[in-house]
Amino acid sequence: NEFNIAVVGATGAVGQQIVRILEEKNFPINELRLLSSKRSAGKKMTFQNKEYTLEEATPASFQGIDIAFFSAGGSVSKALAPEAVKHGAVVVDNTSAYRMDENVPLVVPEVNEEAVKNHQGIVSNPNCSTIQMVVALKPIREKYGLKRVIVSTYQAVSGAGLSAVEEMKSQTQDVLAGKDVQPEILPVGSDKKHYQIAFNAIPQIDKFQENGYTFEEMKMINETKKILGDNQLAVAATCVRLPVETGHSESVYVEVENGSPSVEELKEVIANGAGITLKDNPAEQEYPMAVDCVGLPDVFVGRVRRDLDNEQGYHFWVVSDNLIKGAAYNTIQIAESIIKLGALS
Ligand code: 11C
Repeated sequence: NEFNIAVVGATGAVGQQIVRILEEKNFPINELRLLSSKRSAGKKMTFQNKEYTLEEATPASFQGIDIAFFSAGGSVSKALAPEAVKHGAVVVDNTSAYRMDENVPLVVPEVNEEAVKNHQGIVSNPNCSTIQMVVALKPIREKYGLKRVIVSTYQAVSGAGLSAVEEMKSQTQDVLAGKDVQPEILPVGSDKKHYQIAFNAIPQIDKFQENGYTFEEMKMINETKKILGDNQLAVAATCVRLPVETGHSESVYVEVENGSPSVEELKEVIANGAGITLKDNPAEQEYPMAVDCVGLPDVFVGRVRRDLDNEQGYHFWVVSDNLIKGAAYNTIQIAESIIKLGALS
């Protein structure tokens, strides 16, 4: 079976990766439509040695489409995903537009693949920093249960898009040349103030909510509970942007519910988890780092150790490519799960 596929936002940081991974996986495609904003329409992209011209995404673009990947921002998904569904497509949406909607499954296939069966036209792909954390939590929760999760993130600028990457690079050159910098994008393009990212750490990703947490922090909290199907789980997050181009890192603290496994036992459980590569050998200074994870689909875990005061508490470090498992790869895995589980219509 081959499918008619649309990619909305094909020129973006994530969209480009979606197209690349569809190509790499030799996804069963009958027809491919690469869609964009009016501004990018007319640009060319190559897919399996064939040149494609980007078309402006409109409601009519989805006629005959089986699966539509959306990665062009929440407002585009809000406007056009329902149109795609009306035309009979299943939408895999990579924005936050529908994630917390109770009729929309929020899926990380290694964790809750079966949830795709409950879709009503739209399946959401979680936030990148949530995805890599829940992949790491899954085997721990399955074996020991989980009471509490506290995470601090060290997030790459590509999570904020290609323009943020450009801003970091040009600022870095300006700082090294002794010039003044004029931040315009980070931490949040649409917020009131902008700060230097070069040689800095910014404790704000997305806008502040009334409770003092940022939207990125609330996404990690709410999405984790939804994906794990556990509203009782205590989750707290602090999200920080670093001048790293790609690869989000996270320091995670968990308290398990049952037992108090040794670090060796816990490491084995994590290493056997789907989608995880354990890289943890302090004697040889081996641990995951962002630069080593770029371009790879796995979630890397290391620095596993027991809390010194709570015998059911453990700390570890989780790294993954935010554009791959954090976005494009997970999106395509969702489509594969939809096909595999017969949930295309
Ligand atoms: C970041 N996590 O690193 C964000 C980007 O909800 O899909 C992903 C935004 C989202 O800035």
